[in-house]
Amino acid sequence: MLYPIATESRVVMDLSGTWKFMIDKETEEVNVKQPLPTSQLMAVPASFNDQAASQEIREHNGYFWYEKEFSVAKALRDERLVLRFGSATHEAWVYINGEFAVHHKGGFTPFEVEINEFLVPGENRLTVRLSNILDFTTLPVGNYSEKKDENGKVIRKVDENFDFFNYAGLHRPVKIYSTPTNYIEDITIVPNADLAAQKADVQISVKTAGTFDEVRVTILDEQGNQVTQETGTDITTVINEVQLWQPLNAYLYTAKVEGMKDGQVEDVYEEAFGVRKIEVKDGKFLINGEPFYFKGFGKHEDTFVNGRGLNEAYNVLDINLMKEMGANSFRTSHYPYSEEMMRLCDREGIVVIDETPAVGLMASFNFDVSILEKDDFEDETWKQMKTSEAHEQVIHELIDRDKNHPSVVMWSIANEAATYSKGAHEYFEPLFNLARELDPQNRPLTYVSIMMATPKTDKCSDLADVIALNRYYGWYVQNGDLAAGEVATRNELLEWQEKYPEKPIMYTEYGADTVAGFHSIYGEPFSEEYQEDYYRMNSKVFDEIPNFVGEQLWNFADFQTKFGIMRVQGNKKGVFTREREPKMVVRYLSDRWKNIPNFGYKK
Ligand code: BDP
Repeated sequence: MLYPIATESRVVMDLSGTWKFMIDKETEEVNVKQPLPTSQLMAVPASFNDQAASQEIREHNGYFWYEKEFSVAKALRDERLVLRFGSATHEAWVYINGEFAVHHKGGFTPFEVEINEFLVPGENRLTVRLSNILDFTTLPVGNYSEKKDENGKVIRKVDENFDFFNYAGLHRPVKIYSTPTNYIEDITIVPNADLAAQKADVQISVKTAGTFDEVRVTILDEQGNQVTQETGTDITTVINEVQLWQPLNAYLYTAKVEGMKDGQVEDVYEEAFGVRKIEVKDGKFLINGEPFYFKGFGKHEDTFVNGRGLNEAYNVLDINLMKEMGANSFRTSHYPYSEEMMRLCDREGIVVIDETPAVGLMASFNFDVSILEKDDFEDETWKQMKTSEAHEQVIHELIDRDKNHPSVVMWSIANEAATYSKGAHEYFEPLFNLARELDPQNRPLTYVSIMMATPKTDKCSDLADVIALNRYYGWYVQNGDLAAGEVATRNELLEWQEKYPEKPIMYTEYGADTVAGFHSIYGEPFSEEYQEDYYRMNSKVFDEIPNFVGEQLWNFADFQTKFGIMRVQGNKKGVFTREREPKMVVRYLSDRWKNIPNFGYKK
């Protein structure tokens, strides 16, 4: 799905700003034919939760409404007009002037609808009903329950089956864009680099709607100079002396696609792309033929007030902080991030592991692995979860949205699912097959595994191209005992190395909760000293393991979670606070990472 941009044939209207807002108390029916009976305001894009200064609103589970009035300039009324949501979390029903226009389920991917037939001259009313309900059919997974109060009113409750606050609302921009009636619907770009010859064959397929006499594809370099030009909707063009997209040294070409009619350009769209080659071979993760070492983070879209809503200033700052530290990558834990962030990563040369919102696929939790080591160990997860459909849908939507991004080097199909339980392989195999079939660039696939999914207990590691591990030796287990944590870390990594000598291994999470400003001469857990010692211990072991290709720590910054006895104002594993002030460990990590080259660290 194309990102909405203004071109010589397209206009974009941004509906960001303050909208009317109302939680649905479900005491009387909301009449979508009428303006919403509320004067409460809410900024869009942003989560609603932290804006209202109201506990009732912040913790509301169930349905809620947004409304915005808009007009469309007369000059545009004969164009095709599309209303597009960057995301609506987690389910949305959209009405225009009281008429139902579109429904979408899944809170982290865009959707759109043509709206010409709904529009009236002058003011139009856009009403959106949303739900933040998560259950065993949705991704992420929530524990959902209902009870009735003394008046018989239904009280809904979502208990997150994951460790981040269930922020919701219109998290990403809502836009109306125009296209001509004959238009470019989609563009798929597959660059195949011939590294030795320094050239690339670039396959471009263009999906159009309506009738064009011809489609013209022009490749432009970064200066806007024409590199090649072809005509057709399925072309392969050659770029000689190709400039590669490299980590932290991005080069972006542009495919300018023009739909021609009667010798005139009717629609034009410009899609940026990078030429880079990704391979997994001999226990290495190769970018452009060289063994890449991931240095970076698991993150969250999480900031003060905006919650999970798009915050472009934080995105820019976060990437600058990463670069300052010598980091080169992050994972979009635990859901697809905004398109704005993905475009920024393309431009900045940040390497991204792109994750689905499949988190919480686990019915029970227990750090005792001994019972899991039985071959036929089975918990309730794969009987309880009815998420296959949502999982398939989001794999379709994510790959469709992000397929052309050079920054995306691997897909993560899930975070910490019960892959140690019987039934996991049956659940995941079709999803891996689907992703392999859908990705035109054929990127490697992984899933990020939980501590209990060891070389002995994990049942899905054959499906993954890269072994991606979330491990907390020295924190959730062996807490305060880094010597024991070191032994456990080494033992497990060696076991993976032995089991899969051909597969690269990386850490996608490791960390220790740390209260900024808490110091201890004894290096006690939660102190800044402990966090640094913990990272030093892990680094030491990583450097001993030949196939170990990357360290993405948990977490970039402190973030908001649900309530819990292990969480004080959220998760404190950030190496930055939520305000992005560095904890002490940032100096150590920066020193380490600046001394680790992006390529060739593990020979
Ligand atoms: C892992 C999860 C992550 C948590 C983290 C933690 O993948 O979402 O925040 O551990 O406990 O289980 O800090």
